[in-house]
Amino acid sequence: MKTNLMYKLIMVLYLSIVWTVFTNAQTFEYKMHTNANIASYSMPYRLFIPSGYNTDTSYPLVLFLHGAGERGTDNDVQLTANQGATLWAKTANQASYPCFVVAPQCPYNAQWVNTNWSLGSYSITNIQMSTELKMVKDIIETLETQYNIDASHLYITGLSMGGYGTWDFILRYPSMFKAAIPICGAGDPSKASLISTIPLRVFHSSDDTTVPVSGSRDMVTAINAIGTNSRTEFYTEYTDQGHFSWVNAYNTPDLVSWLFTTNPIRLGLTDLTDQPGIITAQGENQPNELKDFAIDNATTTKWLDLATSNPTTRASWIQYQLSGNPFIVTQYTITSAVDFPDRDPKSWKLLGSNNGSTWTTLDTRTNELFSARSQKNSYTFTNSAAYSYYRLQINTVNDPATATGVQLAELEILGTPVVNSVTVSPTILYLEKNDVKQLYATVAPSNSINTLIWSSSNDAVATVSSTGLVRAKAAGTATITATAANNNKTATCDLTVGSGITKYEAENAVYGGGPWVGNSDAGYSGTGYLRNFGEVDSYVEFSITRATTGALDVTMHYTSGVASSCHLYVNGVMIRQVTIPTTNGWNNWSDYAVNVTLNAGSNTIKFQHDADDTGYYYFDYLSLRNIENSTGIFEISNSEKESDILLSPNPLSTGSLLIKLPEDATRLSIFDVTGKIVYHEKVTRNEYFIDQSVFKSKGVYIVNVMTKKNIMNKKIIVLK
Ligand SMILES: [Ca+2]
Ligand SMILES: [Ca+2]
Ligand SMILES: [Ca+2]
Repeated sequence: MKTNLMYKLIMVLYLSIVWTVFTNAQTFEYKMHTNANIASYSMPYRLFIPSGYNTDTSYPLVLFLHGAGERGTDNDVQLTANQGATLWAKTANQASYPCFVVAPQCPYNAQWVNTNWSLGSYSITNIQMSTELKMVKDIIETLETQYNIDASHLYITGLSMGGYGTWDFILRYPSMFKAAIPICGAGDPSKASLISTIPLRVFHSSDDTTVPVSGSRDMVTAINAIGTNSRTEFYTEYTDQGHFSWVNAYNTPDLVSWLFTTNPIRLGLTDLTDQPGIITAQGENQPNELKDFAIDNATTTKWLDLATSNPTTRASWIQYQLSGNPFIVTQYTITSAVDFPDRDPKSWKLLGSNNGSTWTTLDTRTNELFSARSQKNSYTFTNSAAYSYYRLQINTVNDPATATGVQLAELEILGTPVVNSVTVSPTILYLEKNDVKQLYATVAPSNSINTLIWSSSNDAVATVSSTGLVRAKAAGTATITATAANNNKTATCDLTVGSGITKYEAENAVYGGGPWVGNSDAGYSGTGYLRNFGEVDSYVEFSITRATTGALDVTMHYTSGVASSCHLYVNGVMIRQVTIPTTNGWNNWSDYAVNVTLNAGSNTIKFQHDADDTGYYYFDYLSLRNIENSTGIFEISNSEKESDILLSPNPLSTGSLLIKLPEDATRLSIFDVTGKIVYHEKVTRNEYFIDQSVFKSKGVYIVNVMTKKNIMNKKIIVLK
């Protein structure tokens, strides 16, 4: 009976926790992001995970950047001040468009973009991407490795300071986001061509006295000036919303459906005769009816060739040679001159060439008629080949019996430039097995057709998705290539995939202050190990080169007869004191893992016995392992109990809370006494430092740990 009651109590506790987790899954989780290589602080953010999240389904993600008033560390106000983040998470909208929503919080003393927001447009070349936006980018890329997020469907919106952040982000990473909604912000109009194909909805109010309306107008004008842009109206300018245009903007009825269904802008065709090049013709009538007047964009001026060598047809030709990139032409227009209808072209061919001597017929017309003066007729045809030379070969004029020559007012030759170059970032990448990494590619010029095809030279080593997401499969090397669909220009990233663990033998590292190489204790790796590590100032320093910046588990392989400690220095900076347990015997080699972040390039990891350290030990080797997506790192332990969770210090007054978890832990959550989740994490390592700011007020909190076969709770008392 007693057992039964105990069972019921346990089940009530279990179910209440599961229920709490379940109901809170409808809300935004509290998260913190740390990357010491980018920022010295942790960035709070809120994460909405779509309900019924299924790892077999790939989900879009919406990023919201708040305004200046929501800065801070409470990790709440960026959600509660307006709808910028919550709109996308509403049940009705999630029903149609399930997605992740991320709402990071900028520190009080910082800005998403380091420019004076009362001044409007700025230059992205004059200021660097802010630390804060770099952190946001790192958050998204980290989430992409933790959840099944569709990297080709990332969306960004922001208001005021976050409107600046939205423009800044898409200008610096034009291929990262599929669509953007910048509200009452400003950007760099001189770089508008970089984002000419990104679908946009832009909002501002003309009476905004905080961020001038010129900020949005400048960007909209610059974007509209690119080519003959096929964008539909994408700018909403209110007149009476002051600096609060986001209220109406986020209530725009079609905004949600637009965001999730919009497609990249197809740029209109460009008249290549307006690009740098050379005009030539069979002849011209000097001084006032020159070949140049066929492409001066004025219908009142004309080119006239008397074509005296062909008096029965007045046959002639006019040609344009592009100086720059070849164009793929699918359309042209001819505008008749202001006078003499008998001189209008009647039958002709449009020819293309890449050397000016071998010509391909692209389009043929016979018996065409211009029924009025200054009439523009348009001709379209199918073509996918690029040429640098285009020639209008006129075979006969409208009435060769009376015409004294051939003339036209304007010739437009319309197409898109081929891709000049493709850029992939990064160009060198080092991953460990099972890592996932997003590559970015852009094409130049930006108004070319930028369809890119991604491929891997070795799918057994790494695969790449249609959007550049690389998944490392096995140790080896592979070349990841982005190829422009319209002319096979390519760019590559050289990828090396490690086996998952890289070993650095201590005996091969730099050491001093006491240790020497020993080989008498069996079971070591390599050619020996460092003995008698424990004199003050004794140290071993490993030099480690990394291709990419990232967090790693660095594991000491050691043996010790007593509990010992040392200090860990990374790149000359003391990270923390490391306490390692006794291995109960000198031949019992064991591992102790510490999480550190290393830079791309050269790094040093130094273990040093400082004056306040104790014990001594032998150091065999250091191993490095990427943390993200590691598999098989945690074994199921045989016995699990609450005491397997270590909370230190407890009570907590200042600094961070260290949580050590059982090896098979899968989820770490912290609840307040009302059951509200204040912290939630999918476990990827067995030590977590939780910043005390996670705890909103003093009191008792429950640290809830799910393992592969149990749920455990432990109390933490917070005094602050
Ligand atoms: Ca023109
Ligand atoms: Ca003209
Ligand atoms: Ca060794």
